[in-house]
Amino acid sequence: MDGIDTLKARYLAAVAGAADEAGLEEVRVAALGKKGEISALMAGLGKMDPEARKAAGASLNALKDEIDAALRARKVALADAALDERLKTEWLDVTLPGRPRPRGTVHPVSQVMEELTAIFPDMGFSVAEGPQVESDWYNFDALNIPPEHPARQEHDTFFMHRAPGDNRPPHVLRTHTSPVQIRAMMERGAPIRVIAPGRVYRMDMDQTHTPMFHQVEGLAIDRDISMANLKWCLEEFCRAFFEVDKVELRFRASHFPFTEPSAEVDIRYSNTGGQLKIGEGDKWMEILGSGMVHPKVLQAAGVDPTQWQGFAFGMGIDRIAMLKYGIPDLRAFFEADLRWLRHYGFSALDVPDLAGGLSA
Ligand code: 2U9
Repeated sequence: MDGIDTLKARYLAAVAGAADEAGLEEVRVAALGKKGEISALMAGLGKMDPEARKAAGASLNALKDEIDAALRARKVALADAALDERLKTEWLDVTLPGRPRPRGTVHPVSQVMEELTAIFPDMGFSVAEGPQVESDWYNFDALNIPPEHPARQEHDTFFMHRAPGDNRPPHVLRTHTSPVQIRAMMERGAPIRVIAPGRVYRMDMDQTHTPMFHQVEGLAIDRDISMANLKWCLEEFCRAFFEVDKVELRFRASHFPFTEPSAEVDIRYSNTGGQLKIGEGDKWMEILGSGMVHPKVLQAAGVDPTQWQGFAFGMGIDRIAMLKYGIPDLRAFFEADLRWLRHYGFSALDVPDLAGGLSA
């Protein structure tokens, strides 16, 4: 048997020379494992006489502890070295800019809605909303649209399905936002100034019509509101919306069941090589319908037509969005990916991200 010092030197050298954890384990098993060299020596202590056993036992235990400590120290040293090695190769440059993330953009219709709900409130209008599924009374009767009117035919309006025995009044997907103003008048009475932007539905689908589109309607009722107030209000709106100093509107006599007299309103514009300019040129484009609210409509909404009068107007938001932002085709609203919208000059708002900074 080697002397204790020789054993110690051999195993400490083996520990120091182990290249990795597996190597260390081999040394541990060879020395201290069940069948290891030191363990075998310890097993042999029983055969010694007591004096010799005491001395040999003490030095074997000390040797075992020393090898054990060396194994642990070497294990830590190897782990440190491995970490140092990884840190040398796997470094991270925290100053690099982040990867760009795809960002959403504001839809032109939403953008125009926001613009409308800033411009009209500046002129004293409040903004009202209402249900998109309406009873036919709010959508038609209250607006002086008689039962035989073509708009009330099954093929022009989306009627809600009714189960047999359902005796509730017929309901439709609203065909205009006018019911919102009927509700506002019934709730608040006169005088009132209100705009109603929102989705409307008509059974219409071709190159220039979609079954769902957006409208904004306006209503101003007071003691002596006239068509002159309507004209000023619409001119003021067009100046703000199209961001021009001068606009010219043309009122053409028309007919709507809910207004009397009624007028369709055109705006002067020029078209130079596809570049439209509002307020100049020799062309006219229809942008909205309007008129003085029909006395029967005021009556239906509980407003006394002998005391109150006022104007109303309605326009398609999708249409004026296309006009303002030069969008040539309705498909841009529905099939567009974000590149389309970017093409029309829509960039994302600078919305703070969750981290509180501005997103890249
Ligand atoms: C109430 C009374 C009257 C709203 C009006 C129009 C004329 C009109 C069209 C424009 C293009 C609908 O989107 S469109 O197809 N609208 O021509 N709308 S007057 O009249 C009202 C509204 C509410 C209580």
